[in-house]
Amino acid sequence: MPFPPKTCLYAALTAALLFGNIAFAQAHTKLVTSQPAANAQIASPAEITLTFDELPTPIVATLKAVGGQEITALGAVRKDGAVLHYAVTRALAAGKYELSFRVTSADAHVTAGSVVFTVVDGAGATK
Ligand SMILES: [Cu+2]
Repeated sequence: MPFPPKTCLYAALTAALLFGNIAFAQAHTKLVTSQPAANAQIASPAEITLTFDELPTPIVATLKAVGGQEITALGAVRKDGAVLHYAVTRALAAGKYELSFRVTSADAHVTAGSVVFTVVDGAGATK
């Protein structure tokens, strides 16, 4: 007895899930650069930008003090092509921070990562 069409669809989806990571390893979006750059030492930033190699759809981003709690300082994300701009809504105290992000690629794969940077009092202050 042939499989009902839905079973075939599920089988195909399962195969895609099992092998998709290999088949599309080079196809999903990657973080190319960020501002602040990874491991940068900077003054409190007005925004954090993430530049990807393909158009990303933002899912979530969180800012944490490294070894500490989430910090509510990220404003709405603004998408400009492959660049995501996260407004930083208040000054960050000196310390080490980690921005964690999750985005969806055009091929529907999820890319997650993080950028660690350090805010230094007075570093690079302009104005
Ligand atoms: Cu992909």
